Amino acid sequence: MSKPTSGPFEKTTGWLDWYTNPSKPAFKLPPGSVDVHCHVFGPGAKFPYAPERKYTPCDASREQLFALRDHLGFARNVVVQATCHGADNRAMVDAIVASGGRARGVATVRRDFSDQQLQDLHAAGVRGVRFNFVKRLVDFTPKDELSEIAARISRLGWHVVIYFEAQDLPELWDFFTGLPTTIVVDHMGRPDVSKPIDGPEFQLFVKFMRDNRNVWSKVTCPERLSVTGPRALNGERNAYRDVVPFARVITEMFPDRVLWGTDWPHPNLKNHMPDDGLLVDVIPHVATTPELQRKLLVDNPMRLYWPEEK
Ligand code: 0GY
Repeated sequence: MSKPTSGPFEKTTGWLDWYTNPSKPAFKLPPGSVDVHCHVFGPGAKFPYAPERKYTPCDASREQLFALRDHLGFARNVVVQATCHGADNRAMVDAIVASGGRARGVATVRRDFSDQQLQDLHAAGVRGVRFNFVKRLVDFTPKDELSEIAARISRLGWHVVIYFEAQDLPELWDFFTGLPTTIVVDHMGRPDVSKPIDGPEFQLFVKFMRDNRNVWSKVTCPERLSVTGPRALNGERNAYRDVVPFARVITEMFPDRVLWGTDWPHPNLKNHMPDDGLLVDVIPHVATTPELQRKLLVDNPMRLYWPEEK
């Protein structure tokens, strides 16, 4: 892969730029694997960043995303609208349309979107809407507005992707359980992995999934959640070991409701930028059998994003 800047740790935007030359994973992804959490940024000259954004990323184009997909061995992508583009979905739509059917999208929708706009997003390949509750990323949106949007997009067969931090789950619980669609949680609800896995905070998330059969989780972003970081043992490619038990327990308890993605180009990381090849090599530690791997990487994402092919 190539990009104009010269290395993984160069700061051009106040945040780290993505890793330029990811390694080849040792883990061979099952045929038809889907990376369900990745973004495109800009290019800013063509698709300007939103005035209300909380960070300005480096450009990360659709061509660079597709090159990463092929390098890692994925067959398809789900491109998730990131907050730096606000509710201007043009960069994401441009990428999924250009993918030739190999990408679907998750949009940000506002109350004033018309039915025609929603239909156009659907025709382009959007299958979900994202509600973001992470305070450092977005301004507050009233819940009645989100409920109205959820009701409208449910009629298109879309789902709701939610992004929140673990300590906010109790306050958001009633709102989430009242949503009328499938719900997909980003990054396991961002657990604090320095706390015990059997402690009240993570067990509340387990209960959330156990009690609500419409709730799915992305077992993603070890690089965001890890305290110990990418250090591997004995030279093996087993990075982010403190996150693995959390992702593994969710994968084993709810094998038909988990998804995996790279989170490329990893916006908002300040201390460490992951090697995407090493991230892929976390997967067999999380999903330890070929059956779990096939569900996580192929069957589940296909059921959610390409149901017409199942
Ligand atoms: C992620 C995580 C982050 C950013 C966004 O939309 C976004 O800007 O989701 C984050 O900063 O934790 O999934 O990309």
